[in-house]
Amino acid sequence: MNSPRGPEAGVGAVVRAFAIGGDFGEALCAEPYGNGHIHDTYRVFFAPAGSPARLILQRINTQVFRNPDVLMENVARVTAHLAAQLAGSPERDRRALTLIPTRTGGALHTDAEGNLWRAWRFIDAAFSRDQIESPGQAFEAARAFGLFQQQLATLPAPRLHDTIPDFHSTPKRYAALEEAIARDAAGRVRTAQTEIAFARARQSISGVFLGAGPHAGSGLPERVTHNDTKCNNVLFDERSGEAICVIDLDTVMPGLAAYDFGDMVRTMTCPAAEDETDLARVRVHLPLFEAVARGYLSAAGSFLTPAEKDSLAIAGKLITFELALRFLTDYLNGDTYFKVHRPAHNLDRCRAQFALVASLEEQQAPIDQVIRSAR
Ligand code: ADP
Ligand code: GN1
Ligand code: MG
Repeated sequence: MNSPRGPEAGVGAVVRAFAIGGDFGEALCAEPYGNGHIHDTYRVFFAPAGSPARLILQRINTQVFRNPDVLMENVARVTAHLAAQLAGSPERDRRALTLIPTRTGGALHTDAEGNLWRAWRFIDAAFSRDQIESPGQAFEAARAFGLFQQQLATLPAPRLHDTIPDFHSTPKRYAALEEAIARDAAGRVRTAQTEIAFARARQSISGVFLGAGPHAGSGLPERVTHNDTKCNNVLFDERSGEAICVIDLDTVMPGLAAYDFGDMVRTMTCPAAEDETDLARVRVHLPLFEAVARGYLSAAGSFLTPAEKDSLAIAGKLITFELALRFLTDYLNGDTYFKVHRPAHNLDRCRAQFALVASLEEQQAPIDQVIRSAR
């Protein structure tokens, strides 16, 4: 077959803009891939000189990432640093992402409509999971994110760009919610009264590390963090189950270790989906929490300060609350940020995250105990 087929046939022309092999001919097939909320991701199958191969193609969401050049500068520095750390490893190509440049040597391709695209080498024989399946898997994923932070602790200056300013400033996320309530742009405030009351009753969670200031003023050290450490942003090896590669590097920037740990708690200590509507299923499972703590500290324990280790006990509640605020704000704004797949999807997501916040509150004492014994 010479022309692209499948629902995303137009992607074929984009693939040809990237430097794939010497005699790459035609994209054979492209299909939407993964469950990310921000970019459009495709898995592309093609046939360079007769041997089938694959790559990942992504259309960048430029509403969310307003400065794509700066974004790609960060991503290029981070991937190069990770590759250098893996020099000599036979698995180097599977343990760090590799960008595929365009035929003109750039990081991004602009198509006829002005969309921006990038391509990644496909990591074979690996899988991601939207929900965690076992304590062993939770340990592995958390260890991989801890190792990622450790590898990037030696990233040379200058400081990485803030690809999304104030990304984990929960006080600003809270203020954005109040603005959305006041504006009521989509006329939905009356349908979210319970959730608004839940958020308001817990406004103080927003300031646990920051007060009203930036994370640099928190008293905790600023580190290079991933900032989107959800379960499906790590790839597991199909044969061994080992977490081999951290992906989705767009929000790698200066942050607090607790932000990353918090999002691991959010996505790896509860096997229910992020948008689960049976809220009885949304609760923290202590064996999973313990696996996340031990996995993360098995890699990050060597460099975290005592104050950072203390911060882990509250991180899950903070980041889960923050994301619930973001989902609720987006619902009230009329779904302008996160992709939605059904009416009130963002409200369902918010409800599930608030249910997890409530469960984390209930389990705070055993959570404190796990952190004390794992540190
Ligand atoms: P988003 O920002 O939209 O979440 P991701 O970069 O996380 O996009 O990619 C979406 C999904 O595509 C991932 O969850 C993973 O399953 C898959 N994926 C991404 N990059 C690769 C890669 N290089 N090799 C194999 N699979 C990948
Ligand atoms: C988005 O791109 P994706 O789906 O991995 C979001 C994260 C949220 C997450 C919730 C840039 O991540 O902050 O925690 O959805 N990414 C951005 O699932 O806003
Ligand atoms: Mg992702």
